[in-house]
Amino acid sequence: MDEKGLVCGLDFDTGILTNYTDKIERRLKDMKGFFLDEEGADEEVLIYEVFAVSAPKEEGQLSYATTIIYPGKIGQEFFMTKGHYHRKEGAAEVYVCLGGKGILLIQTKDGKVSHIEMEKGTVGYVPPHHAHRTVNVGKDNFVFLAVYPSDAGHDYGEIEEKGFSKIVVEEDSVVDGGVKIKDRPKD
Ligand code: PAN
Ligand code: ZN
Repeated sequence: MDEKGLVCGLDFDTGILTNYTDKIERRLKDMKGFFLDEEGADEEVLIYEVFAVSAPKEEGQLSYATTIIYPGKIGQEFFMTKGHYHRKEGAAEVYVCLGGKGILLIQTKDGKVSHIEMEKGTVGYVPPHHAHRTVNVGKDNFVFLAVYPSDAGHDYGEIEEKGFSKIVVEEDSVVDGGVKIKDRPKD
C-alpha cells in the first residue's frame, strides 16, 4: 500500500500483496473443532495464510485480501478456511480466483448451502447475510482475492459451534477427482 492507500501490487503467481497491512497464518492448532476428524493430524500444519490491505473500518471504505490455501486434508476433509458471517450482516463480498482449484461454499442463516467451483478467472459473489468458506480441492495452492466493506467484520462463533451444513471431502468412489460435497453428519 502506498502512503495514501491508493495502490498496492499483487503477485499473481504467489498471491502475495506487496505492502500488505495485516497477515494471518492459520495452522490446525488455530482451528480446533473446525474439521470433523483431527485425530492423528499434525497441529502445526499450515492450512492457509491471508494477506490483507485494510482501509479504516468506516462506512464506504473497501478492504481487500488474498488467501492462499495449501493443498491437503485433515481426515477426509480438504484444507479449508474457518468460514464466517460478516458481523455487519448486510455486507457482501467479491471473490476472484487467481489460481488453483477450489470450492466456495455459501450458506444462508437457515443452513442452505450453495457452492461455486473456483478456478483461475472465476469471480464469485457472496451476497449479504451469507456465511462463506473456501476449500482447496486441488493439488496446488488455491489462491483468491476478496474485496469487502472495511467495516464488515468477521463472526466465526456460529460456524465454530455448528459448522457448515455441508462438508467437502475426498471419496475414492467418486469419479470426478474424488471430490464430494455432502451433508455434515449430525453429532
Ligand atoms: C476473506 C477471509 C479469508 C480467510 O478475506 O477472511 O479467506 O477466511 P476466514 O476469515 O473464514 O478464516 C473474507 O471473506 N473476508 O471477509
Ligand atoms: Zn468475508
